Amino acid sequence: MNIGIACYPTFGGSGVVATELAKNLAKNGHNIHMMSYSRPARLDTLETGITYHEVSINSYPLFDYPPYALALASQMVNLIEYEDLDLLHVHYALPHATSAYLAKQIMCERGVTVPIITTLHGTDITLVGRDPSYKHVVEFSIDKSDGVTAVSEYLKRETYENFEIQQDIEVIPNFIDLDRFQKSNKSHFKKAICPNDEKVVVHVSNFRKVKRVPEVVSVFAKILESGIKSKLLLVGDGPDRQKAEQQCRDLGICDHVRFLGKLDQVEEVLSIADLFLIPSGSETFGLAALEAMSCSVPVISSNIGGLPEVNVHGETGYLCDLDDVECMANYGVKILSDPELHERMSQNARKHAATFKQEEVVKQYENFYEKVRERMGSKV
Ligand code: GMT
Repeated sequence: MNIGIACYPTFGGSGVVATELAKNLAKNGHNIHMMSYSRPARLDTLETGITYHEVSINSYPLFDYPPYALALASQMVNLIEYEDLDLLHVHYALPHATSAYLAKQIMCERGVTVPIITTLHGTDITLVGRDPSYKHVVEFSIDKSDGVTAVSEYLKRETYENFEIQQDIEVIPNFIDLDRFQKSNKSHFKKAICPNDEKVVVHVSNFRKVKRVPEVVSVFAKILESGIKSKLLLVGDGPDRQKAEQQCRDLGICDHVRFLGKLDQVEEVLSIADLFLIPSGSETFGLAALEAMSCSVPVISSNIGGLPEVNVHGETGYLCDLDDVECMANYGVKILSDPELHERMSQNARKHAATFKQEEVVKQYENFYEKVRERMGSKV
């Protein structure tokens, strides 16, 4: 099939899922055309079977806010027409589902029907999408998609609770490359970071408020206080970085904390991790937790959103109530000070991650594509 994929290009979340899906679909013989306003972070320059089409947004003195959604719709029309797309799959409803709807209507006028699939990821439903300034359009565009998927049961429920959507929503979870994300020997790196064989606690995110990075620092400070020799590695960057840095200074723990910035090879850091922290205030799935688990790292997370579908309490790690720093620190100490428990949870984490194996989930997407196309009566 010729498949158009639109996504945000940024680190983490929907852009990663869309890009990894594109790579897998290309591997399975499909021709993929990706669209975004800049190259998606995980998309290499030369990727067989994938063509990247940058959406150019021409500025004009009248535009304080250049209309990206329209530029994207135009690009979609171009690709449907010139690349003969069989299907458009958009990730994150806002504004991608709306652009796709517009492109589809334009092409209908020209006698071409292209199915549109929208994958809901996160704040397109739980936050921005339901903001009154966008809600009507988001609701309409999701409902007008020919197929809708959500990355967790939680997100499906949230969508039905907050939008008037008649469409069936199919849950297709996020997925993991078990070969790439597995513990590998990084003893040089471990020695450099932990000269005294300290335990390694890791957090990976885009440091937005919702990720609760200051809480990660507070939990870690308590683990240190308990006497466990440990280091905290913070991967990523974003709005709360300075706050977290200041907090480390205030707590006097800077020597134990490393800010590593944005990294492509997260699995290298996860390979030396003993514990992963993700205390998010909102998370529809928690791809970062799944990546850690795939590298055999037990996870301590909040119990909100889709996180309980990924991290299984008492098996792959522990879940605590939102903002319960004490609970997270206590569980952290428990895991790090009991080698047997740690080993058991590491193995369980890897085993559970395997249930999100990318080959299987990509097959679910392919089956869904077929189902939608059959329903629409187009060629299979
Ligand atoms: O919605 C966001 O805040 C960003 C979003 C994205 O689409 O980049 O992240 C969401 O999608 C990820 C991939 O499906 C999920 O793993 C994250 O849990 C989810 N983030 C939130 O719900 C905050």
